[in-house]
Amino acid sequence: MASASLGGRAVAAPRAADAAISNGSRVSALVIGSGYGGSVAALRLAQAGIDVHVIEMGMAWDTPGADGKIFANTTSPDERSYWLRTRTKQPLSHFLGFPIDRAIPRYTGILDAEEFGGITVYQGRGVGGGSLVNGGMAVTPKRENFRAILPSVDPNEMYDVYYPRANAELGVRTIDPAWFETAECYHYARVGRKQAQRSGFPFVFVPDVYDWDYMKQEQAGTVPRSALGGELLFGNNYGKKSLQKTYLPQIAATGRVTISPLHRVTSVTPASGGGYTVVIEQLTTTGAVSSAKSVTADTVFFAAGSVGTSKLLVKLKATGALPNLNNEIGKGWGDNGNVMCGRANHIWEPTGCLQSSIPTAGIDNWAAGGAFAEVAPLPTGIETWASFYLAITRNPNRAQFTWNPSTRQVDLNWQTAWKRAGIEMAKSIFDRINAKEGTIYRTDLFGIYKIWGDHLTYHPLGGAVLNKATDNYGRIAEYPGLYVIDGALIPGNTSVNPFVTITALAERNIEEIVANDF
Ligand code: FAE
Repeated sequence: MASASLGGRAVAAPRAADAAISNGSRVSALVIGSGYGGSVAALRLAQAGIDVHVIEMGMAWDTPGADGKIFANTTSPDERSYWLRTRTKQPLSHFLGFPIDRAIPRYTGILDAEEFGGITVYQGRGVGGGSLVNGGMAVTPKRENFRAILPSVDPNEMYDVYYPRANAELGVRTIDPAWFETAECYHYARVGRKQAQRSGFPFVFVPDVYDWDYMKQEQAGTVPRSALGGELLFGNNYGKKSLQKTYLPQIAATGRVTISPLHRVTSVTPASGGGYTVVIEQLTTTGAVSSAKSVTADTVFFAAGSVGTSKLLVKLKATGALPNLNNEIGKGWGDNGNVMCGRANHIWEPTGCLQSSIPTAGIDNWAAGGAFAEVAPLPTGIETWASFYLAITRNPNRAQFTWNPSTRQVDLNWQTAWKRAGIEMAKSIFDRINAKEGTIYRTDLFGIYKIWGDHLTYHPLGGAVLNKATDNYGRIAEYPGLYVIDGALIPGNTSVNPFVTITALAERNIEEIVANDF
């Protein structure tokens, strides 16, 4: 039994049995991936009495490294930090105009910077998926925006039942507003609020799954620092309630779920005697294949994330493993309109040396300008006079995954120039703030004289869109027993950070599937 810390307090957390799946076995439900969609599916299936096996290509992330910590610090990347890279690929590639990437040993690390032709897609790797690396910002979209997010889903059921369920299970909370006003680590956010309000923009608190009581203790210096110690992109050792502290212990408590970390699904095809043959590679920590396994599953849930699920399905259709998949597979992929930028404040407007890595402030200009911007930290430990933002914009561009027979890889046809639409929307906020404050954009964070972080997304969505590639609950109609249950279902944009919507949609879909298909 593993020891975990629930919001910093050390507790014994039950862990799903992790005896690796054996070659030739037959399983009732096989879930590919252990992020939000996969965790919801595994929990609800197990609670309904169905045995589940979860296949996860990343590591378990339950064992401390040489420094005594499970996760590496964002400011000092090591082999734990990146998925099978020999050089870091930091989202903020430069500081003061200098490149900051450096060599690291190749290892099955936690953050994948997956490069396609026109975009780098950042994703979490490990038991817990994106919850291991994300900022924990847990935002329910405004109800008036929901029709545009998931047009085929009844907003009433989502806002009455599934969003509340997702928020409760994930442990979503908003910062204590009184503490926000005084906390040294949120000086940067108060500067962001003041400037937004001076330009007439509505300011909102952004809820998070971080344990706010733990953060108060971090600020008071009574516990080891996590959010205040610069931990974020490569995992969080204490205060963040990732899936390791929410769904996964519940999954373990059912006693019906086994998880195989460092196992990657490469093929799913109908089995002659019914069900599906699933081909799985077991990986070493340097990414080599140590064994190949083949199992039979009555049902298979694709929860490998928007990119992982889309790539698998596109490949399986093109290579004849699942030839009858419909022509919507691979389509409708978007970047959730992500763009980043920094602003240079005046010398009399410092943003603080101590910055919590957990953002809690947002500027909502969605209705007027198509942008929702988080006031993000730059936790460098030194004063930078920078205000930094991650904007989610209503960028309308959508890309498609296709099979490339010559490379035998799946390509994504997103083009960097398509970010222009998102940049214009983000400018609806930051041009106005700069004009009001008499300030300029930072040009040293993404290259030399480069203002916009337009080369990446943290929020891949779509590729197997609900009610198009699947039925209105994620069933793959052409292949009974196959389901999609992750971010691939959402057609490219959620107007806010996506994981609450991914979780809520998965809760909705699995309830229907358990009730009617098993
Ligand atoms: P995901 O969580 O990506 O899980 C998929 C899992 O499948 C992963 O563990 C993979 O390793 C695994 N997998 C993939 N292919 C295979 C295969 N072939 N075989 C076996 N396993 C496989 O999918 N969202 C927010 O709402 N708020 C935030 O603050 C936020 N911050 C973010 C910060 C960063 C740096 C990043 C990268 C993402 C952030 N996100 C945030 C996005 C969020 O984490 C993401 O939308 C969800 O994790 C997606 O959930 P899924 O269940 O779709």
